[in-house]
Amino acid sequence: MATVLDEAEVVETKRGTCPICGAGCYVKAKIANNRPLAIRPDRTAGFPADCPRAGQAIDYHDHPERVNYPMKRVGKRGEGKWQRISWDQALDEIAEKLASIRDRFGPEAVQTMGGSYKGAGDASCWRWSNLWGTPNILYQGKNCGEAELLSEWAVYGEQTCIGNRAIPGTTKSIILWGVGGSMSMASQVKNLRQFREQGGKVIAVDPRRTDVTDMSDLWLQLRPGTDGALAYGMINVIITEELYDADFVRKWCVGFDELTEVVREFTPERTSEITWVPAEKIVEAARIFATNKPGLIPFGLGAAELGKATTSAVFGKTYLRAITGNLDVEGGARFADPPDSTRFREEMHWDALIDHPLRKRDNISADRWPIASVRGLKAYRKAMEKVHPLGVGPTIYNMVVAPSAIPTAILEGKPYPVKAWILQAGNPLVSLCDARKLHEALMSDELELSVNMDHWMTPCGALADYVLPATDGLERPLLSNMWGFADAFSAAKRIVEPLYERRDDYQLWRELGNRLGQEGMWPDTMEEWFDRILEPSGVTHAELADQPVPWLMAEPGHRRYEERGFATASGKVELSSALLSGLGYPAIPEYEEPAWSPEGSPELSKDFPLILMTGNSLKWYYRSQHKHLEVMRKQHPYAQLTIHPDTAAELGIEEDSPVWVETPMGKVRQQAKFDAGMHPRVVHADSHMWYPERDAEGDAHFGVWESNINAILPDGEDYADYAGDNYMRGLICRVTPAEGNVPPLNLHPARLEMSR
Ligand SMILES: Nc1nc2c(c(=O)[nH]1)N[C@H]1C(S)=C(S)[C@@H](COP(=O)(O)OP(=O)(O)OC[C@H]3O[C@@H](n4cnc5c(=O)[nH]c(N)nc54)[C@H](O)[C@@H]3O)O[C@H]1N2
Ligand SMILES: Nc1nc2c(c(=O)[nH]1)N[C@H]1C(S)=C(S)[C@@H](COP(=O)(O)OP(=O)(O)OC[C@H]3O[C@@H](n4cnc5c(=O)[nH]c(N)nc54)[C@H](O)[C@@H]3O)O[C@H]1N2
Ligand code: SF4
Ligand SMILES: [Mo]
Repeated sequence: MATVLDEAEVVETKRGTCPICGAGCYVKAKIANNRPLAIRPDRTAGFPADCPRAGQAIDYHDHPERVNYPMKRVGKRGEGKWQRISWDQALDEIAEKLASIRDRFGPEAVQTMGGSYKGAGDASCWRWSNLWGTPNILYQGKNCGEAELLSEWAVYGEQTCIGNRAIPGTTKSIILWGVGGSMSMASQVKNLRQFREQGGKVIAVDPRRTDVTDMSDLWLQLRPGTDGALAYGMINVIITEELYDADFVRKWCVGFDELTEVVREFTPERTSEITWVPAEKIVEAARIFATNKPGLIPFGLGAAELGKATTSAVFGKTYLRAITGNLDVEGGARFADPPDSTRFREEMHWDALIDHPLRKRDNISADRWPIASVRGLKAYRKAMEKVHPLGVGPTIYNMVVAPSAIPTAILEGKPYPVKAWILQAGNPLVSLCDARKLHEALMSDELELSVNMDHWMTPCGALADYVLPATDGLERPLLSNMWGFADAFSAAKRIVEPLYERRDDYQLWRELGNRLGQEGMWPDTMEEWFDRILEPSGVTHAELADQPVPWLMAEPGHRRYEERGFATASGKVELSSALLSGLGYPAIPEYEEPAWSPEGSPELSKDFPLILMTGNSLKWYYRSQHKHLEVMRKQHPYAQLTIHPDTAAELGIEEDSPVWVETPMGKVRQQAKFDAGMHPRVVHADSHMWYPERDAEGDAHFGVWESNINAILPDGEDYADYAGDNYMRGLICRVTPAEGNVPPLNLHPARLEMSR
């Protein structure tokens, strides 16, 4: 976009954050006349933006297809007829409808919803939800981090999996278990290189070859979805060979004998049959990790979203860290407590939710998945209160509803009706399983109010009653702490004023709050709210943002449990978890096969001979985003199905040709790409693909049914894990050649009359 500068015009350089995704990396921007002229990564701010997408920041910020004004649906849902309205009209009408729904159905009839992490907009939504009294909140942390975080809280009362990096020279081993590496986080790979140069050992657990597996000393190429068996197999070796930290286990763990019993059947040979990993490699991995200490196992998405099989996978990793004595040691699995010097947890008002005078019911999935419910939240608090009076856990993660419960609550009113859906920063028609069921719910007249605040018109927005324009990373301030569990806050100022009528997500909730009984609870601006959160630390938001390294870090500490115990009911690491058993779960989960797998459903598998994984981080897209941006789309125009060339040859599939990917639920079309690093019996299907250049209306619906793998992935009680998360990898499928050609990319200019 060419900008002609007046000679006298002042060009300023400011530091802000990249608008493109929720990672919120720091950038330096040259700005004139409230317009960014050039944007570069700012490497001095402590979080490098070495990412191929950042170059599109200017295009993203003022793209012709951005949503810039509030819009109201005037035709039927999904018909594509919109009227531009004022913010006041939109907010008054939404508030009026919410009040009426609350009168008739209670505050729980409102479902709030988001996507991947997006800074303080998400926190504003939960703050509002808590003050309003609805326990029905869904964020996509549900599917990425929740299962593993909850397992750590249930066993240690603390979390180590997110945010921990190897310390080169100190950390001696690391297991990268389902980690995408350079695709998901480029800076991780640099850290890994330094760690290896200083003698650290890397074990990679991944069904396909990646740059991470190439950098590893040992690569375990397992069958997708069998991570729990692998973890239990490694624990079996560590116990049998007495490689565990006997001292730590004796003094600080309860339930070791029970764990020994649960893993007994997972001999290296049996584990090998289940996982396809040779027995000697399982033994070697166990020995490397148990004898090269301190060692680390960070979060990896590959070992989550496995449906039922997730439970033992995440608990297995949790036990491995503990029995090897790696907890809370320097260079090992450090506890990532949030900084104590802020008011963040109080500002979320979880207490208002727990004791809300109008809230009569727990969330819609509490009966089936109590670990993530108000009841679960209370159980965590009780277990943790001696060490953390406010809880470390009480963040969104203890509360998020299971996605499968939502369509049932809307369509059938079970366990009670959900009548309003407020979606901010999410695109669940492409990001949640069983997308057709959700589509039916979003089209239903049973849903009385559907609101979507976003940067773009998305497949979900197209079905909404109101679409509201949000500010992006350049035009809104940031105070970021990863949904409340990171051990630091980072801060940035807004560096341009919002374009058009875009507003901060915070303002949606503040304005609704002010109209609906939360008067006096909401500071006028995000900046004022951030000052209130930071106040006990003695810095203002502006001061923190102006520091050379704009981060507020928690006090680092090690072996703090020696003084205060662990934040569990017993004060010990509960390998056998009282919190789990108190909520009706087995105290140590057994290994379960994924619901649809060669061992879990042998009959069905005869027709579906391949194993499917979906949704690896892609270089050019962040989950469902960026499909409008030409540079990104040219790199990756169509959904790709990655397959081993020998397998493709057997199936008569040529590279780049269209294929059908099929599960017992149906089929979608993707484009074949060959990768000899895949296991020959495993394929990977891109997730999150939709095509904004297609018609928005009717069945076309932005191409959402064409390639969207989540339209053919199942959800619900038979599939989900202990927390109700989705089942996105480790299921059976078949791939066949499809007729025709992959359509050429044909992005068209702005379609939205309302966007300019
Ligand atoms: N460029 C880019 N970066 C992103 C994102 C993005 O979309 N694009 N998304 C962001 C988000 S929301 C998240 S949650 C993180 C995720 O970041 P990561 O946790 O690093 O996860 P992925 O990058 O998805 O990589 C998952 C890896 O697991 C492997 N895998 C697949 N199935 C299995 C299995 O059954 N078992 C095991 N052990 N491994 C398996 C895949 O082959 C892949 O290499 O990345 C974030 N960063
Ligand atoms: N099959 C399969 N499905 C998956 C996964 C998988 O691995 N496989 N991964 C899962 C994971 S880990 C995640 S995190 C989810 C992601 O779930 P998605 O729902 O895809 O979330 P995002 O892509 O983060 O964001 C969606 C929307 O937020 C909008 N947005 C961006 N910034 C802002 C903002 O500041 N304000 C507002 N109001 N809107 C904004 C974007 O325009 C976009 O439309 O998908 C999950 N779905
Ligand atoms: S696109 Fe996302 S990861 Fe890349 S620089 Fe921007 S904010 Fe960071
Ligand atoms: Mo995620």
